[in-house]
Amino acid sequence: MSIPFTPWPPELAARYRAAGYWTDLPMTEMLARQCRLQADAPAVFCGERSISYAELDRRSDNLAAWLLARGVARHDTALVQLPNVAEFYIALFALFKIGAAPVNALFSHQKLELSAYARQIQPKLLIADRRHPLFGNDVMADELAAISPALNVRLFANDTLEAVLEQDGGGLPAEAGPSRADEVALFQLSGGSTGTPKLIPRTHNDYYYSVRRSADICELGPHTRFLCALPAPHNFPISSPGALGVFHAGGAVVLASSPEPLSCFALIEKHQVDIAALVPPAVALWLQAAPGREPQLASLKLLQVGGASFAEATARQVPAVLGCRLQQVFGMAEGLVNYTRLDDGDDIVFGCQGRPMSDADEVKVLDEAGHPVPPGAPGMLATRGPYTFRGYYQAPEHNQRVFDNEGFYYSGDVVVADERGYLRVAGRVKDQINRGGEKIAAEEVEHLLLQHPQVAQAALVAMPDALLGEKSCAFIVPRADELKPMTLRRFLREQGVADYKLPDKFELVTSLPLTHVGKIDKQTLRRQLAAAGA
Ligand code: OOB
Repeated sequence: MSIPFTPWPPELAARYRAAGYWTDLPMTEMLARQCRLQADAPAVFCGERSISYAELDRRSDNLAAWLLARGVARHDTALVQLPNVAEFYIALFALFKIGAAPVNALFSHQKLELSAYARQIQPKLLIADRRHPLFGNDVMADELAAISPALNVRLFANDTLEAVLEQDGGGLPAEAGPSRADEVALFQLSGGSTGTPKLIPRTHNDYYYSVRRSADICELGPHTRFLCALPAPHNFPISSPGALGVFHAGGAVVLASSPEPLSCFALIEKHQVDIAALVPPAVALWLQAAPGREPQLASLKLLQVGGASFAEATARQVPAVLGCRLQQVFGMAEGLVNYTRLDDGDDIVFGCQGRPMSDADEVKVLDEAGHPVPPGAPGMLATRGPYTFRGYYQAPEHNQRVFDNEGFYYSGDVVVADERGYLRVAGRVKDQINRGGEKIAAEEVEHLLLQHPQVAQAALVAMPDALLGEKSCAFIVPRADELKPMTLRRFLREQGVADYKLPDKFELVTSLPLTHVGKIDKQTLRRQLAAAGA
């Protein structure tokens, strides 16, 4: 049975096909094409290794054959957690080749996130890394198998995976092959605003289109050397245009283990990187580190910045200090991605977050009553289009809340549009903290805190931070006086939540302010934090 997801209505699907946005080709096509055109050209640089398109193809074939032999097949799902290593892309193509759809968890994810994903997709396959603290032994893998009884194939990087990639699988049988292009290719991760992390089914048709269009806008080609320093599975460095955009265009991805400036500068120089993607806090670090090191950055032509608010004053420093152009990117794993264009003037490039990549992206900016606001006025962003999903995986109630009856998705962002359709992100109505690009669903952390017997009430809110833009602060009403922040941090850790979701600060209070309808008044809490100069 194919993987269930909410499809586009047939009229729209027909329109997207007729316009050439949907080509009905699976994403394996980009790899096959590069192997025909330039098999020996480098596709990935990872540490000391250079992996050509032919090798990417051969190794992903080997893995695909090995998986098929163990019963992983079309319409199965996989839970994958790998750091920024070439094996991540090899595994991705292997899974595409046999039509199995992965959730690619972030390497920072811990037990809670992985368990939540496993519960939802019931994976048959786990690919993880022995270097991750959870997978040094088999306890976590066994726990995941208990959550997903179908999970009977495991592979570990720094253990069994490497040998499988080198083991000749004898090619793929004729009946094997990708899922149909209008079926789920992979699941993206939602930043979330609710209790459980949500999954976003993305089809070959929609994702491949967003990748091709993005690669076009960014003028990628065989010359491209793209630095991937953000977590490889994130929608930005994988598809906007990201690694897949680079493979589509025939360039090479240079993997960095983090955005730390000195190691990234060395990679830029070594591989003559011309494009990189960063979140705003990483840009700040690069700007600090660059003076005196300009020669290392000479090849860099374009710096893409997105994922969180980017201050205009910082944006303006990018060309002067780093010697490259800036492109702002406002995107979401759910679909819509906005770019400033390479030929846009300074006021646009520095002053807004771009405009939708596709002519077929439909954007509404609405007031609280759901009426469109005029250009220049802030409103809630709602969107639909050829690569914006139509529903979270198995989440009918939540989908009711975030889609209108025309299929527009409400992202929870407050934006200001100008007459030409350029968007500036002006705020947010979703209950989320954007910690330098890492998204924290307030409700998820509050629910965990409320599990502690000494916590009567909990509210997680954003507080301003000079480097990250926002950090998180947990307001706690304790049942007893002795409750200590340290106790709560340890409690959250023990529950297995990713580190970036741990509150940066705890405020123990005797009561929480309420709105007139009796909900916790987070606006007042945020104002208190801002006033206290948190
Ligand atoms: C990207 O994707 P997600 O799914 O991690 O987060 C999406 C949310 C947006 O709804 C918005 O709240 C925020 O992140 N965001 C920005 C932004 N880019 C994303 N807020 C202000 N300014 C920006 N430039 O973050 C993502 C996906 C693809 C490309 C780029 C970013």
